[in-house]
This record gives sequence, C-alpha cells and structure tokens, in this order.
Amino acid sequence: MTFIILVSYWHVARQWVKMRVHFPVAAHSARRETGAQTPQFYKDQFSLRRYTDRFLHHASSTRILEHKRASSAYPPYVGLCRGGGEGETLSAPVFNKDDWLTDKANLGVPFPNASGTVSIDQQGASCHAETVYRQIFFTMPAVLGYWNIRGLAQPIRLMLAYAGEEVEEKRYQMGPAPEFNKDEWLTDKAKLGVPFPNIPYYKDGDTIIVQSRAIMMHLARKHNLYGSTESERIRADVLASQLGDNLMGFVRVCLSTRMFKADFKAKKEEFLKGLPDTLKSYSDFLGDNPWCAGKSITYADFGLYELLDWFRRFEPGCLDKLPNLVAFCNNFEALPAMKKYMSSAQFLKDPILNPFADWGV
Ligand SMILES: N[C@@H](CCC(=O)N[C@@H](CS)C(=O)NCC(=O)O)C(=O)O
Repeated sequence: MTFIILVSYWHVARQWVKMRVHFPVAAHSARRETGAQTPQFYKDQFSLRRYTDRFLHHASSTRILEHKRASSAYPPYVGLCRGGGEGETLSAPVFNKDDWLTDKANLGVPFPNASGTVSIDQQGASCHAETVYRQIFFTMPAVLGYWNIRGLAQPIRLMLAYAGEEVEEKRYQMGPAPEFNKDEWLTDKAKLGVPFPNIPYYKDGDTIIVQSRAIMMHLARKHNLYGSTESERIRADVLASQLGDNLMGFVRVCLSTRMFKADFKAKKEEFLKGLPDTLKSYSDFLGDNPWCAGKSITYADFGLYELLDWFRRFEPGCLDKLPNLVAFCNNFEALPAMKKYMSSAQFLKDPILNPFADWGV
C-alpha cells in the first residue's frame, strides 16, 4: 500500500516538475538559443495532414496565410521542426521572428497564435504539435508547376506576383529536338494524384488545381481579383473565355509544322489577315475602362495583357492603331508589383512556347 502511495506521489511530483520546472527551463533555454519569444515543441507522430486540414479550416479567412505569403522576409520555420518527441525542446537555428511579431498584434484573426508562439499548459505537446505544424503549413508556399516557358502559366505567375503570394515554381524542362523529351514532367504527372493531371498545376497544401483558367479563377477569388458585382464578374469571365479561344487559335498557328504538317508562313499570313479584327474586338470590349471589367483589375486582365504582349511580339506595331490597348499594356506594366516582378530574375521574358513551335521559342 505504502509502495502504491509512494509511486503515485512520485508520478504527481514528476508531472509537477515537468510542467513547472522542466518546461519553463526548456522554454528559457530555447528562447536564448533561438531568439524566439517562446519555446517550440512538437510531437513527430502527429499527422501533418490532420493539422494542416485543421489549420486550413481555421484559416479559411486565409488572412494568416496571406500575411505570411505576402512577407518574403519571414523566414521558414520548417527548420525548427526537427528532433525529439513529446516535450522536447528543439534546438533550432536562430530565426528572428520580429517581422511577424510586429504584425501579430494587428492581425485581427482569432488565432494569432498560429504565428508559432506556444503556451505551456496541460495539453502539453499536442497543442504544441498543432502550433508547430501550423507553422510548417503556413510557411510552405504553394507550388506552381509548368514548363519553363511563358505559355499558359504566365498570367498565373503575373497574378501571383500582383497579389504578393509567395509561390515555389517547378519549371519543367522539355528536352531538345528531335525528341523533345518530356520525362521530367511525366515522372511528376504520374504522381500528381488528380483525375486530370496536367500543367499548369497549382498545389496548395492538399489542394491541387489543374486547368489554367480554374487556377486563375481560384486565385481571383482568393485575392479579390474577381470584380465586385455580378456584371463585373460576367465581363471578366467572358473575356477570359474569349482569350482562351484566341490563344488556342494562335498557338495552332505557331505549331503549324509540328502538329499539322502545315506551312507556318502560309498559316501566319492567314492569321495576320484576321488579327486587326480580333484586336478591334478587344479594344471595343475594353472601351474607356482602365480594366476589362471596369474600374478594378480582375484575373482576366492578366490574360489580356499576356495575349496582347504575344501579339505585339509576333507582329510588331499591331496595337498602334488602338490607343486604349496600348494604354492598357502600359498601365499594366506600370503597376508597382508588375514593374518589380518584370524586372526580377523570376520573370520569364522568353521563351513563350515550347521548343517544337515555329515561333516563340
Ligand atoms: N486546358 C489546359 C491545357 C493544358 C495543356 O495543354 N498543357 C500543355 C502545356 S500548354 C502540356 O504540355 N500538358 C502536359 C500533358 O498533357 O501532359 C489548361 O488550360 O491548363
């Protein structure tokens, strides 16, 4: 009996020491070691998926995510999550958190703790694990996969740059002629795990989106680039669909030799005959508006800019008689985020199309 009482006391005393002595001491040393405000704990057997799902739910306002992604100075926390089991202090390299902490007080979300500050309480490591996994999740940027060309991904890249969303790009390289080897992409294609694997794809946590327009519309909803009235949204959607038609027509011309065994020069000439009318339709659609849906920029404008830029490269001077389209391009390029992106190393000016095309390679 005495033995049982002693063991119980020992157990309670151990728990008390753990909560009141071990954790605070560990907290203190972690603070010193990492420069962080609070210690970081984790429990590695917790499922990442479970916590990322929960975090996605918490962050359905996505302000936390956006905050992070808009802030390139915020260092990755993934490095904090190594070693140890329950209650172990992670001896991380120093990641200064001031960038985040300055904004934390003003974040205005129910869980500003998702910043990664950890409180030591009776829930012990499980709550720490969640917090740390949240850190991992929201410091992991989305991935955009596409060929190492402008192609269908460029308007998406422009949107991401405009929205300030940090993204990791997987730019697949197609092999040279005559094989034009696609293995780099095909290896990933088999593992993508969606019913219609294709590029571009946009992978954000567990969410994988294929189809360029679906990606753009998702980003439009996420970053408020989808107009504010139904008629603005209709205008944006109509333009995006029209752009898709014209882009495919144009790409077919550029793939004359490879896909249609047709004479590129003849196809180009034919295309150029129709180009003024095509451009006039866009000019009429835009009218006096600064952007295609009206006063505010929408996802379709990113597609319009891209196609107009291809056209003026394909046929220099083709926009000259349409001052509103010229102004549209100039205004687009003058947007501070675009100016910055277009002069950055990430910006792809060329190639526009894959190496088997007759133009834009
Ligand atoms: N409709 C799709 C077309 C996607 C597509 O055709 N992707 C081309 C590059 S532009 C590709 O190489 N896909 C790889 C594949 O089919 O495996 C979209 O808009 O995303």
